[in-house]
Amino acid sequence: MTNNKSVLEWIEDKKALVNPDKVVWIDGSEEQLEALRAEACATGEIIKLNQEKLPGCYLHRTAVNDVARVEHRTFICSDKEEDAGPTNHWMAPADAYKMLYDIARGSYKGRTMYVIPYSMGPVGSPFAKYGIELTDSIYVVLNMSIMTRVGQNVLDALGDSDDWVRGLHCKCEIDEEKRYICHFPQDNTIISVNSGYGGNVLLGKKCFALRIASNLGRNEGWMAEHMLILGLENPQGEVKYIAAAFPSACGKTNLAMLIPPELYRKKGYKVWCVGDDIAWMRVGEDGRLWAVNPENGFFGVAPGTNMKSNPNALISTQKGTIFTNVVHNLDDNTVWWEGLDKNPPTNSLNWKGEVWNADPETKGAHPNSRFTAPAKNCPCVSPEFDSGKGVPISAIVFGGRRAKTAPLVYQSRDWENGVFVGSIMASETTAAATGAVGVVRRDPMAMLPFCGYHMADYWAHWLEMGKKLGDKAPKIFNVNWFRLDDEGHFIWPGFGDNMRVLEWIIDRCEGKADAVETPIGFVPKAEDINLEELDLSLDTLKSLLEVDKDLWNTEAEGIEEFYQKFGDKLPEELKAQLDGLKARLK
Ligand code: GTP
Ligand code: SPV
Ligand code: MN
Repeated sequence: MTNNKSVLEWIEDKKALVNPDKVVWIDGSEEQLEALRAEACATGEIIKLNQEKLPGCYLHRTAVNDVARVEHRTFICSDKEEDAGPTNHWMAPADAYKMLYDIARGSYKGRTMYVIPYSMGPVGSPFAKYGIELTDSIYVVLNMSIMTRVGQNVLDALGDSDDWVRGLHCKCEIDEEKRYICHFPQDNTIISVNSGYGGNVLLGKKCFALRIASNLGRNEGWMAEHMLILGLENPQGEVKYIAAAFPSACGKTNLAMLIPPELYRKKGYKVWCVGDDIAWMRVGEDGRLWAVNPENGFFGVAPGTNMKSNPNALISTQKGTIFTNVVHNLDDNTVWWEGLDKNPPTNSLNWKGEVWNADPETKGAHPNSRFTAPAKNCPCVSPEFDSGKGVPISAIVFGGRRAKTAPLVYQSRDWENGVFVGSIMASETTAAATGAVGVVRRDPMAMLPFCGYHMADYWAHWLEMGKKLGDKAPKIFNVNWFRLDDEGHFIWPGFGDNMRVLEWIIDRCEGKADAVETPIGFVPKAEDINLEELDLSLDTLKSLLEVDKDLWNTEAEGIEEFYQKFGDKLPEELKAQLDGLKARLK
């Protein structure tokens, strides 16, 4: 399929290492994918679902010990330890290669090596970057074929260039103790062994599009971010684009596909989804910040997705979708998860494949169960989705799960202060990564698990980008949909009603809305958030917008402690921002 020497040599080399029975190049054709689906069904790797109700849909179960990203086994193998920084695990490249090659050696015996040429970003776009993933998993081939642009045209676009990302995935024995996800930014290489879970093995996603790409972006002067991209169309038909970074399982897919409340729809508002997880952003010819979604599908959290919370996501999963670790309804050969509806199937298997039958004592689907759906299925997919030049970003929004501290929304004072706001993001942990759930941790720009180099250098890069953008920089905001009342219930209705907050954000960008200055930034005047047709009092909204000085003084201490990790590398600007915050809180 190609004469590219760097490609052919690398594949020969890896083939000699893992020793497959045969090699199959993925050409992107439907015939080849269909044959692979049939093969995977025959071995039980995937299960064909009811093709009348869910055409082209399949179910897959991962190993029970392999259901989420494993941050403690994810490494940045830069030449110098200092370049990985205090928030990443580091391994010396030579040691890592040796260890990984020892694990991978001969592991494809009796298996097929699939060669997946893929593009992150529309093929041929100035944003696009190419990669090749070698894998022994059909599940990975099928998922990559949904999540990225795969096939011959990628090799054609690559030509004989050496500028592509090498990815080797070996299932091996799915041994937890030998599971490693390693990144070699200096070699544009990723090696993943002993896992079959999405975020660890779909190497185009977090490994390439964030950890490797953040390095590329730093060197080449652009940004790779854990952000959704949405377009908000007003009744005049103008579309403004927003990029938003929330930690894993904190609402990116939901916000990206938001359906505005009826009163907004009647007026003619509409939200378009450009991306739900990753944004690559560059300064455009006009000096503004332009973004593309490098992915081609959604790897979304299933639990909680329903016709009320996110109809667009649910509709996206009704054809051509792979479900992972959800409930199998044996009555009609469909799928179910907690929060889909109130009728858990009584004749069913849980995510482990055990008889479940709607047992009220246990969860049927894994909390991090996922769907892999083609972006083109989404009813609100943006007309700009495939645009190689991207979309201009008006606002950047940070957010996380905070029971108390963070108000519903606030605007940073300027770009530098906005970088500070992103750097101090904190959120309660979720099931998207293994480990305790619900613990508050700092997750700067939602990039803690994904920044492929020293976090303080990453902040410096953000500050640098701000200088390049000057007065054309997007405005920076922070949101929190997750404030709790004393009974532990969410106070803000969230989901579609988040539109009311987006409206204020866009109005601020256009200088149309007022605000109240607080020590942390600008919050809305309560009257400026539209509460029409919402069962929420103005007083409750006021409480959601409150900035509690005591809580924020404690927060400032936490930030100070967090910042200490970065030592001399912490940009002066951020140190000054923290001092400014402390002074304003006095
Ligand atoms: P990753 O794919 O892991 O990066 O996650 P994500 O950021 O795309 O999160 P997603 O949209 O899948 O949401 C995860 C969970 O957050 C879902 O179970 C939702 O129920 C919940 N959620 C999303 N939006 C809101 C909201 O506005 N309010 C509340 N209360 N919950 C929300
Ligand atoms: C996340 O955890 O942020 C995800 C899912 O989007 S994964 O692909 O597993 O990283
Ligand atoms: Mn994500």
